[in-house]
Amino acid sequence: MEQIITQAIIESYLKELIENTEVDVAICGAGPSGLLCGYYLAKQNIKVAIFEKHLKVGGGMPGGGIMFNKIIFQKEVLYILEELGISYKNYNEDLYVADSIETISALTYKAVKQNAKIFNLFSVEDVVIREKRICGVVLNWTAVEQAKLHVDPISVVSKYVVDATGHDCEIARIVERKLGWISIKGEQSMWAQKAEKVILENTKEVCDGLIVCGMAANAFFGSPRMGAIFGGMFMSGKKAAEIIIKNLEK
Ligand code: 48H
Repeated sequence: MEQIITQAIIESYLKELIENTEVDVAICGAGPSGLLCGYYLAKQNIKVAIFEKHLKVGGGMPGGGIMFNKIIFQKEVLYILEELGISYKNYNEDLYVADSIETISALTYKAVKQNAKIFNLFSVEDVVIREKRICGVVLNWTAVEQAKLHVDPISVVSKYVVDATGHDCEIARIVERKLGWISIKGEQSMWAQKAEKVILENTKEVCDGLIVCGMAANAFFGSPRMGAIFGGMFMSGKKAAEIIIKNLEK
């Protein structure tokens, strides 16, 4: 029986990995913005793979604020929470509290059920380019990266790449450092109201084929952080999906 268990795992995983070596959209990071983006893309039957460097998904959500696993949402995004089946409680006239574990579970479940494929333990270490367009990601096992082993990566080609890597906007930084096509301003200090307002404007294609969303979008454009409020992350992930859907229709 043992060898059958082994064969089943290897065979089914490799089948999915091979099927996802060419996708419409490669999303880097399975935090709130990346998962939302994946959910809305997959809902439109767009082929999407999400690469997450950690063992777990959810990015900054499980820790809530200072490890208190509650997160805050604004009234404007309650319709998304309802669509995903996430419960919330009213705190004051504008703000609502949700359980971060329930939020991650519901969001991940919905994204996966729509057919967004999540590959955890994969770090995006570079991008694939053609002329002046980003058209894929270069991947290695996070364990290889952490052990600093000299092991060559693999690539996944895509029509769009989404940088949903959070505060460090890791993919945009690679493009800035290696290709010089973009210039990152860097995240500013806490100003929740402003940060939540500008994140939608900041969610955009920053060079051909690369879209920044979530905290990466604010870091890219020199906008502030906001603490454990997640309405902006949800809206930003949704907007990134809408930009791509519109572009793919052209
Ligand atoms: C693969 C990678 C790589 C890589 C990183 O940090 P996140 O939760 O990002 P967002 O933008 O969806 O949400 C931000 C939010 O969680 C937050 O931090 C807030 C609201 N902060 C406010 C404040 O004031 O501090 O998720 C990013 C994900 C993580 O899971 C990373 O492990 C992953 O991306 N990631 N995955 N390849 N190179 N780099």
